[in-house]
Order: sequence, then C-alpha cells, then structure tokens
Amino acid sequence: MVQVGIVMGSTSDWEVMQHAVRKLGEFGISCEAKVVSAHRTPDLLFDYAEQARSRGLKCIIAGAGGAAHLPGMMAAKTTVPVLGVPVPGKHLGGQDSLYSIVQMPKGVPVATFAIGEAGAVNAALFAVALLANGDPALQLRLDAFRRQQAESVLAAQLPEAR
Ligand code: RP5
Repeated sequence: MVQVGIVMGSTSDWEVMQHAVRKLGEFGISCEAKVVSAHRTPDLLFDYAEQARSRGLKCIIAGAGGAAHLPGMMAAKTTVPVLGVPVPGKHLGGQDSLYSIVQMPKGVPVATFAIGEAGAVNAALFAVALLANGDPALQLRLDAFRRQQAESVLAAQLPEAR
C-alpha cells in the first residue's frame, strides 16, 4: 500500500521533487508521485485530498512554485499531515513559493521545508521519521542513516589551501 503521496504543481517541479522520491526509496517507503495543480486541476486536488486518508496515506509531500497554493489547499481538504516544499521558479528564487507555503492562517497547518532540493530531501526524511514512530525497524534504518552521515562528515578532508 502506498504510504506517502508526493504531489507537485507541474512537471517542471519534478527536478526538485524527484529528490524526495529517491530518498523515500532509499528507506524502502512506498510512495507515489503525481502532478496535481491547485490552479489548473483544482477538482483533482480536491479528490486527491478527500481520498488521502481512506487510501491509507500517512502524509503528503506537496511541492509547488510561484503562487504555491497546492500544499495549503491540500491541507485545507484533509487532516493527513501535509509537508510543503517550496520549488524555486525563474523569477523570485523560490522566496515567493516559500512565503506562499509558510504563511498559513492558524488552524490549517502545513509543515514547511527549505527551498529546493534540501527541502525535498528533508521532507522525505521527516516523512520517514513520522512513519518510524510506529515502525521500530524503520527507526533503526533512520538511526543508521544519521550515523553514516555523521561518519562521512567526520571523515571528510578539506582540499589544500591555494
Ligand atoms: C506552479 O507553477 C508549479 O508548481 C510550478 O512550480 C509553477 C510553474 O509551472 P509551469 O508553468 O512550469 O507548468 O503551479
């Protein structure tokens, strides 16, 4: 059964959002990736949100750029946790998306991550952490990931000064 839904406003968001898909795959989490646009396909957005809980989704990672209403509108229509990823666009460097996603009115939360690849990866890691609350084997994999990450930083060598 699909555990995590990954939605994005456009195919042009895939370059960033594929990093979330890849990271979930590394942890063996089953996910689906789909274009769902708040503006161009609003009926699909409503259907996706309304069916999310009954389909067994544990969280939804939603990435969008520009007037990034997808995460907020998704959160408005479901209580399945929504993790928002601001995708940088051509003109404003993603700050427009960040502000659109982070400034939710009280009562309808969206967990908001960094702009771009770091946000996509961290949204996936956050989804892993959520799922690990009820899955001790997954928690061990998450702990191992953190250990390996620390070891690779500790082993890193800086280049010679020029
Ligand atoms: C948003 O508009 C999408 O999330 C995308 O980041 C942005 C631009 O979409 P395209 O014009 O590239 O399809 O809805």
